[in-house]
Amino acid sequence: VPRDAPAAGTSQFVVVANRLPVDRVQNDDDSSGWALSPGGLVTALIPVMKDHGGTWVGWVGSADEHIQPFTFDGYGIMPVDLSAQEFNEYYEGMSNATFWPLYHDCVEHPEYHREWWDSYMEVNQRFATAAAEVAAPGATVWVQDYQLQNVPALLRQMRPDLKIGFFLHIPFPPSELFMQLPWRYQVISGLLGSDQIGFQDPGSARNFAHLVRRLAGMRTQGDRIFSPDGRVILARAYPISIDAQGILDLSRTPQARAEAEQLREDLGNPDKIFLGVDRLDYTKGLRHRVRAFGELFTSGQLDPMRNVYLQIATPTREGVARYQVLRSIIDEMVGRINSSVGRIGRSPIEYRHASYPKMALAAMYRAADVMVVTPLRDGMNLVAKEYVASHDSDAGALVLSEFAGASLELKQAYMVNPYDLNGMKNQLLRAAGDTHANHVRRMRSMRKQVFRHDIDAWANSFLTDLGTERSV
Ligand code: GDG
Repeated sequence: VPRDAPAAGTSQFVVVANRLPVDRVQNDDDSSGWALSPGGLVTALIPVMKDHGGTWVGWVGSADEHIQPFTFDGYGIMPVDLSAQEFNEYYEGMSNATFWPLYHDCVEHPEYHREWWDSYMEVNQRFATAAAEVAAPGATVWVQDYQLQNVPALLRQMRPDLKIGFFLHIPFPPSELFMQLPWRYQVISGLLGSDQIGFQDPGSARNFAHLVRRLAGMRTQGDRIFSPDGRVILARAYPISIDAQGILDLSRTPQARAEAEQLREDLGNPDKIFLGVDRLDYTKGLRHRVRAFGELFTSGQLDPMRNVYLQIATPTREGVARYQVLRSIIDEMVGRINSSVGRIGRSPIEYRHASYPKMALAAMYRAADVMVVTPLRDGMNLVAKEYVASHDSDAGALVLSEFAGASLELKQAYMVNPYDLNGMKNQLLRAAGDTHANHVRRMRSMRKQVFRHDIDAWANSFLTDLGTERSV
């Protein structure tokens, strides 16, 4: 055991997530080290870990590799190993080809394979065991997301003394869909091992309570669930948010300003820049969105010489078949539109299948006149909030799907049903053409919302309900 490994059974606050908050980096002298991977959840939870003497339990991100526990910047890192086969079955299979589509309205068909489920349970057991090992008596453990839904019950079996919270980052589906799942009882009872279950929106919490009554026969009252073992489990909405000030500060740096100006120039100084930033995922509504822009450019309702639609699609889950198919479809759609309505040296759709540094994203948000966020289903959608926080002018407009959790908070967005192509086209035109006064009014009100309810407020309210003080 390396000297700096976190001592067993001493962590007062434990986060359990599929991925660790650190990535391996190569130092200049060719040795390798670790760096914090930026992201809202990490930003919010690291201060709590430092306060409480915490440990983060998670996978390092590469299969078939064994890494010893270590301490990093004052808190513990407890790696959980995955074999290549477990990566295929637990991660790409059960998590991303079963739960992901099932929980997102079945916009693609979920696949059910018994080997995937067995692997899922085995890996969940491994995460639970690791958490049980590091947690101090009576510690708080916060389990994250759909990859680990059985960890709460498995952990409670080993450690009934712990306070266990769970947060689901994606929607929880209506029972009509959930009931398809061959392992529906196991999943519900896995989650019910928690003391508190957080969802992105009240609809998800209601769907869950309904299933608990129907499948587990438990009594519920409002957001409380009465378990036969005498526990009262809280199931309610805690809409997640972003580090609003952090992202605004970034977008105000000289570098972000310069990059934003350069971007506008590179795009040929268009009248309007429409922007989309998404993982290339079928839940994000890219096909419908590209189609809407194609029709607007083809009909001339949007002049392809004076407007640009910039779409960043970040590579994701490239080993999963559905994602490969989606990539080809979008490539073809964009190619066809550009080859027919563009002219040499000018493409109305600028499409990049690549991931960009945070600074470049901040510059894009700054430069974009209309941000287009039109998922078919999305737990929250942080991109919408990031645009609002970082578009540092009173102009700007957000076009937002009513099927994103964010639509419950960002009520001043130009709302769309992404399945209604004509409606979406109208809203895109309306957002681009609205008066300055209207843009100002809408953006100000949304900005107020995002700054009041930032990521710290989110972590605070969840942890306060769970009975864990956060002293930051
Ligand atoms: C899940 C839920 C929920 C994107 N491209 C790049 C990049 N990003 C960053 C964005 C944003 C994040 O990734 C994406 O977050 P979203 O919320 O939009 O979507 P999911 O990845 O599907 O997240 C979602 C979220 O969990 C949190 O609970 O809101 O509903 O599906 O922060 O900025 N970051 C960098 N380069 C990129 O190219 N650096």
